[in-house]
Amino acid sequence: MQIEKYKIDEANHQLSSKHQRQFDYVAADVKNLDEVMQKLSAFNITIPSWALGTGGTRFGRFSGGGEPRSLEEKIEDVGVIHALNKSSDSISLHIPWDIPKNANDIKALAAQNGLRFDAVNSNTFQDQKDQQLSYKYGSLHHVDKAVRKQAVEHNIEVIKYGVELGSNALSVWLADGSNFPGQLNFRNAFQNTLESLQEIYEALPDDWKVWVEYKPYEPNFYSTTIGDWGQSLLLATKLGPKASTLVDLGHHLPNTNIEQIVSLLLMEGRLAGFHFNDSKYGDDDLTVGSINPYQLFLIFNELVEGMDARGMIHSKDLGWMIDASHNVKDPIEDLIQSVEAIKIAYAQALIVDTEALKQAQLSNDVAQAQEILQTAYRTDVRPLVAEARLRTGGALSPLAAYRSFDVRKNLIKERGEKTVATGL
Ligand code: PSV
Ligand code: MN
Repeated sequence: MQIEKYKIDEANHQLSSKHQRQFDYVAADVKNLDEVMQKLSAFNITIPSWALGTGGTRFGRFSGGGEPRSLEEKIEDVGVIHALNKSSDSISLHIPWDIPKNANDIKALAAQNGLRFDAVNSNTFQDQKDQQLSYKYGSLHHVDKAVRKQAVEHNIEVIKYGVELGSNALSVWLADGSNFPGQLNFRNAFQNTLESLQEIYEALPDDWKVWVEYKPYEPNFYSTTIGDWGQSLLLATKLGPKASTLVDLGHHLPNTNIEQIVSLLLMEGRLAGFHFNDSKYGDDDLTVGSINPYQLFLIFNELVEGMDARGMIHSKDLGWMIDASHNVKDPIEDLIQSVEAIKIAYAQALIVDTEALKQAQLSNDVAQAQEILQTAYRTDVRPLVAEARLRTGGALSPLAAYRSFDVRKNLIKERGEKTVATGL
């Protein structure tokens, strides 16, 4: 389903005078307005192919209807999001959930929708149909060399799909771990993982990267072989310069100071990028910014400061992606909300008075330092984000436009009430 430009223009027209008033009000106090607008316009967040269907839990799944029945339809859905927000110009595939049958056709369809392919994700946490050996006791860390070999070969195959699609990063998340004390020799598990990753690393094309994701628990509940950022960083460092650590916000124990982790990974040049989501208890995969938007802002504050210190280009030099799930919302609406939350946090970080903050830190003026951060956080930057969208041809309010165009109703008509998204 294509969103016609004239419809977006009409929807924007209705909101334009209110928007102008709100934009002028906030813009008047932004010292670096041009820079902020330019950076917001350039900033895009990748949509994962597995987030376009309704999510579920182990207890059930309640489809809202009109779910994409193929990779082609997933690309169309991301096209809808991008047409509305002009901030979601890429899609990330999970193999084998989404295997492109004909890479050239799929690439052409993506290009028609203004999209490119971001990192490709391997999957050794499930057994696939016709798979010879099982991952019941892990994959890259397995005690049996033959299982490790099968998992390595799968990752190399994923790289091949990625090359055909024009992607340039492999994202690896391992479920490998143990459920009971005594089950695993930790050192052997780590060494096996390292050796397997080394084989995958050898197969990376010159301009490729490998992103190593960590997670403390689930599906294993006693130990996870890549359980935290230290273990991931250790692997990345041993592997070489093409390897770095991927931070999924939901993959931390409660109250972890994620912004500090981000700051140090950046300092070491080993931050690959993000899987954004939000959580209250564990890996809840909730809409970004729905539970703890202040933490998201603090992360972006470290990102802007740390990337600027290294002369990095915000929009290009890290992988920005959502990894969330939506059990009771329309997935497209949820993704629009997540992208918006990310851009709001980014905009707030861009207006932090960094010079004043540096001075406050150097003079141990704790109250002032807090005040500076909270002034930025408490600024309503939504009109800045909307203006950046307007200037790049998007909708002032993507969610309102999506609803007024009856997109979901049309998708249900086209695809059916009871469709189940491929993949998951
Ligand atoms: C695991 O929980 C994870 O965060 C990894 O990124 C996977 O690839 C993704 O979720 C699968 O849903
Ligand atoms: Mn993830």
